[in-house]
Amino acid sequence: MDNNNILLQNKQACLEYLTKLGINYIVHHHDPVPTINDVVKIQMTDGTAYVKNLLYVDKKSNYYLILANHTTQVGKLFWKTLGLSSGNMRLSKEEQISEALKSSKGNVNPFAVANDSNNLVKNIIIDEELTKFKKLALHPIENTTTVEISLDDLQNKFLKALNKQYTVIQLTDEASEQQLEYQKELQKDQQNLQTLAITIKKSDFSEWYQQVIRKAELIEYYDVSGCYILRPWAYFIWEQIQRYFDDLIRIEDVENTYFPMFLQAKHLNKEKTHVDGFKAEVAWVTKYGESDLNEPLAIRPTSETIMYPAFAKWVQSHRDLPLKVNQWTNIVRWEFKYPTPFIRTREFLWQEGHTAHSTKEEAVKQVYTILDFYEQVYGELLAVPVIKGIKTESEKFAGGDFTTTVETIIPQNGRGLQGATSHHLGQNFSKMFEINFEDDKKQKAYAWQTSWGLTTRSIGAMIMFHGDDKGLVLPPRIAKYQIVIIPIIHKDIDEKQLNERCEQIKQMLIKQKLRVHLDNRDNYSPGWKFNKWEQKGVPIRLEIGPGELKNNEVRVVQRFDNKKYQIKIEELNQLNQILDNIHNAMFEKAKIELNQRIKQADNWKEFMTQLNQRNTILTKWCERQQCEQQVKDKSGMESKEKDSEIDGQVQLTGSAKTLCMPLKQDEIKDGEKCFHCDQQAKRYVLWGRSY
Ligand code: 87F
Repeated sequence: MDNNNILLQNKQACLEYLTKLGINYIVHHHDPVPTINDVVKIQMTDGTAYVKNLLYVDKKSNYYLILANHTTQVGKLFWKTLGLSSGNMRLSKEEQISEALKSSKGNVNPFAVANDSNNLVKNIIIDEELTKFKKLALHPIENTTTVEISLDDLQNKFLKALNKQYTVIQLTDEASEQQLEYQKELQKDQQNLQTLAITIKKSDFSEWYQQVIRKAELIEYYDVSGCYILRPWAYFIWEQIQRYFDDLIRIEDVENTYFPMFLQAKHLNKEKTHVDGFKAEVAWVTKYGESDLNEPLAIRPTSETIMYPAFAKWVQSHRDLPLKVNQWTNIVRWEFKYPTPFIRTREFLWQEGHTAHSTKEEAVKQVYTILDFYEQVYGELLAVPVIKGIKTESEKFAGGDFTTTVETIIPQNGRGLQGATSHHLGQNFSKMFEINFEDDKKQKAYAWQTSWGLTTRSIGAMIMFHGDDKGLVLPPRIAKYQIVIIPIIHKDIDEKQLNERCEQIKQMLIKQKLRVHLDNRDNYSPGWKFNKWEQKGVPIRLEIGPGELKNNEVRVVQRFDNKKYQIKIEELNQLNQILDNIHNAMFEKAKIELNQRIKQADNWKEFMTQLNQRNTILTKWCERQQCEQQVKDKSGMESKEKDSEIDGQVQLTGSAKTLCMPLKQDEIKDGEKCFHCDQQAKRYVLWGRSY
């Protein structure tokens, strides 16, 4: 780096320069905030936009700096409006950021264009959304400081002084003028879907996932970003999860209920610590018809503050406890991270359970019982292995005392995925909401509470674990059709007789309580049907052709391992057992794949090596929050993950965070050190990049 070319070396220089240009700013100093997700946690003045800064580069090394509102989903089509091709654009790498801006990843900002002495940044693209805000939150060169300045000052004082060009433009595809073109593409896509097999291998993971969920007819796209249609094939899976989990919690005397989805602002704000980090995600209803509501209503992002005022009324004496309720609902959280169907969506389905107890011991026991149920849902239904653990202080639900979790690891990319959480809330909420009772000694006491949730994300984990190059592979217990019967019509076969046989077999299987479908459509070939039901992941296909008809047999083809064999009609009662075997084999295979993604490390070098090989890492740890934060920051900076951009969106940061401290773990002895800071280790913790 040639320092002579740097005009704005650091934040001091930058702030001085702003003052020199007569620009007013409000300044905030803080810890490094390398990603937009970190930035939004810093409190700004009302009416200030959090700006994400993206540096793109084309094949001819022209650079484009995009300043977008943090909630804007930056699409692709706006490049066309600029006369450019999105296919040529790549998010710039570390070296390129250094070349153009003399800056680094996590430190891209418009002030750094002052250092672009070779005039590499050809254009600055400003999100039209930003014109709606009073001020913009931007880093003056370094991400340990944020200034709030007006867009007008940025354009007409700062960029003007540097003689830099900029364009203000709509960055979202939905609103762009090319909407029609996009629609056409979608239509073409739709036609492809109907005719072609899966064209992408699982090794091309995120593309593969997008294709599988559509070809398996789980998901249809919808024109509100982050929201998806769950088609019957997917909704059936959710119903199976509901049935299974409902049966489990019924034994625990949990009762199903329904609470309203709207909540008043004053209730949402009541429990500050719990809601502060989440505020930006709350969606509001502000109008009815043409009129404004007097008081806007929040749409439930979770129901603590909706339920607990009622709990306070219902709990009077120790005889009213335990109180245990659950509800199956939708939830809205207006996330701005890139959405992924099932995994991260703005509206999702879940169950949320809330209990209140007279003793701490009872509440703690409840937390772990539910955690075991979650493990069972994943293992017994979805054949997905999970790791039970406790969240660290910084990752726990801030409103509670401790958070337990079931975590899984997606084998393809080694990313951690939180499967469900069960919280011990202590007395935090009961004190806030006056949920108290007279104990058996006539003393007033606050209830001990728990809450726990499992979402449709679990379906995403299942798809990712079991799917293969041919499409979805369903574990038998959640498959809408466990068995599909396909007649193989042949020129010298009596079609009527074949059909009768198929129907007869179908009835036999229904009697065994199997979910079976006979695909006797005559406008599709057997080959087409094989392909179709393979894509949809049906665990077993029964083929019945001339040979089978004659020999009173069926041909069995197992989806998950493609095993093929004949069985006699009188042996069809084995199918239940065969399906169980398939479940077990899928689960065992998944366990091996998960375990291969867990590595140990004793020092930083080993840690980063494992992380960059897409593994999670189990380490000895001191349990200090400061150490945790340092690992997060450092691993982000040193990350070499190439997979972190999708559609030009920085999908995930490359930094590793703690997934959980596994419940099952070896004892740590005196003198054993934290892998990172060399202080006395307390427990093992699992680190990883995560969804
Ligand atoms: C988003 C907006 C507002 C998560 C939010 O995990 C509030 C929240 O409280 C919020 N996102 N959370 C934490 C939810 C905690 C807890 N609630 C019951 C669960 C399980 C079910």
